[in-house]
Amino acid sequence: MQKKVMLIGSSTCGKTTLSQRINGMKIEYQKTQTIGVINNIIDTPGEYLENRQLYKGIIVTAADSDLIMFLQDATDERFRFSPGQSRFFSVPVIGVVSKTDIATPEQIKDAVELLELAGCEKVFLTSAVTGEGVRELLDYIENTDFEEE
Ligand SMILES: Nc1nc2c(ncn2[C@@H]2O[C@H](COP(=O)(O)OP(=O)(O)O)[C@@H](O)[C@H]2O)c(=O)[nH]1
Ligand SMILES: [Mg+2]
Repeated sequence: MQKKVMLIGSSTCGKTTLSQRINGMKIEYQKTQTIGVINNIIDTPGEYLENRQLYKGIIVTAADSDLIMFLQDATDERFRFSPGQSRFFSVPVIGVVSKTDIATPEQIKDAVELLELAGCEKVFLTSAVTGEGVRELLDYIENTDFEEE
């Protein structure tokens, strides 16, 4: 059974590029069919977080996923997730820092801290351009049993 992954992040944080990279790598992984499919990509510009109705919609859709990924662009000055945000979801939430290839170590460290503060149980550092960290992310999705907690 394929795992359903929902990707949440602000516009331009790299959701489309990362999902393309993951889909490309899935082809190399042919031995298995269980790699997470990214079936849901949610842009969260301010309006989503500020509009209760829209946000409720995300929560409801998310309940149908096996895993949620919060994606934060390391080079984005604005942090897009609030402390404890993961607790609104009924499925596990992990953090993904994007664009590590063009970020400073300080920016990466800040993004990791933000995602941990948002309640992500694990944080991966990735670049969809160089592919750095994407294999580790896929291995984690592949090898983890995301039972209801
Ligand atoms: N340097 C770098 N640029 C990236 C990376 N991921 C995405 N981008 C660039 O960031 C911009 C927005 O990416 P996109 O995937 O469209 O973001 P989305 O709006 O979240 O889907 C594009 O110009 C991408 O080429 C990355 O890992 N490294
Ligand atoms: Mg996109």
